[in-house]
Amino acid sequence: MKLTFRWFGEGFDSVTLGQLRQIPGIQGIITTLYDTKPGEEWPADAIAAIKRQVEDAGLKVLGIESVNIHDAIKVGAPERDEYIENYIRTIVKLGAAGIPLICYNFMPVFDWTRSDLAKKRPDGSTVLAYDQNKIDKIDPDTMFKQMKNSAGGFLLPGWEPERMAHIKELFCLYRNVTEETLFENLVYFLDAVMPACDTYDVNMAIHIDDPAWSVFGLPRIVTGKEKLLRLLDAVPNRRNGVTLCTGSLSSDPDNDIPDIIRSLGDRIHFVHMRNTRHIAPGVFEEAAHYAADGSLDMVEIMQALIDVGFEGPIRPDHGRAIWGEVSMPGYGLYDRALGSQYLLGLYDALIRKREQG
Ligand code: DNO
Repeated sequence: MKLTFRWFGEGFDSVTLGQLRQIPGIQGIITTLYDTKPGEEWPADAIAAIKRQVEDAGLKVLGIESVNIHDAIKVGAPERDEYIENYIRTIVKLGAAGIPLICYNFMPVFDWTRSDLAKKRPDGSTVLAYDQNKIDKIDPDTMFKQMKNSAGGFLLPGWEPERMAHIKELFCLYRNVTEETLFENLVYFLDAVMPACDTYDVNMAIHIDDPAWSVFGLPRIVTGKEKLLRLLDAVPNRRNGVTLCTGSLSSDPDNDIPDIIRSLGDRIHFVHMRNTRHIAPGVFEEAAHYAADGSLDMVEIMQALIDVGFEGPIRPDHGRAIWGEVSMPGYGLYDRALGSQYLLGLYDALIRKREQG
């Protein structure tokens, strides 16, 4: 597997490529054009520029997270084909630039959701946290404002203020969209983009919904093993794969992550590996990557990835805020760097054990 880090691009990230370059074992960067809007066709010169910037820092772009999907595609509106055409043109340009992976999500209206972006832990660090009881007491607009106000001036991924300004209209758009229609619209989208993925060797890797259940009554369809397998069967092309996000899956403790990894096998194109602490049904907080700090069996998860022969990009995911670092919530340098070394340690030890039989 290839250790990578997410980098939001100059001006959007508190972490520099020079800092990332010094992390032992790093092999690549996962980035995006952070100022493009969902639905827009990406300009080839901007793709070339970010690629050059990463390469000038001695690293390689191993994937894009995310090329976001326009709501018209998710709801199946008549203008979806236009936006799908733009998406295909973006795939073609990324593929032509040698970028082999696109991580995306198919969550209505919002990307990932948290009730608290800086929950204090006893050691003084802070973490992202989710409490369904708190979410039940507020409306989507209030949640967006709370997230925005506690993001320390950083723009959160998937929470474009331009879209959020129309939150009521967005909810209306989804009024008649059931889980089943959302699924059909996802399949329609994937069927349309697969030929370009085949021609340009680009893997599509859908991210798990976070949290893995319906929020504010909106349908969510990428939440666990059965739904993932159904999606892979519906579009059997190998290019249609998954971003296995352990944190998102773990929001529902019924998700047996090592078993899910073994069931998805070579359809896992990208891994986000982090740990969470389960507190009660619908209530969790994030933890350090170190297994004993949270509820996930990180050793067994790594073992499962080795067993299925996963060789793609993996990245440490959200970190705690520690040592006074100021960064986008979840995306500081320090704790993700610590986490990455834990992941490499697990990997090396388990591979050594396998070699010794
Ligand atoms: C949050 C991330 C998500 C993820 C998207 C993929 O920290 O895991 O924003 O990148 O859902 O499109």
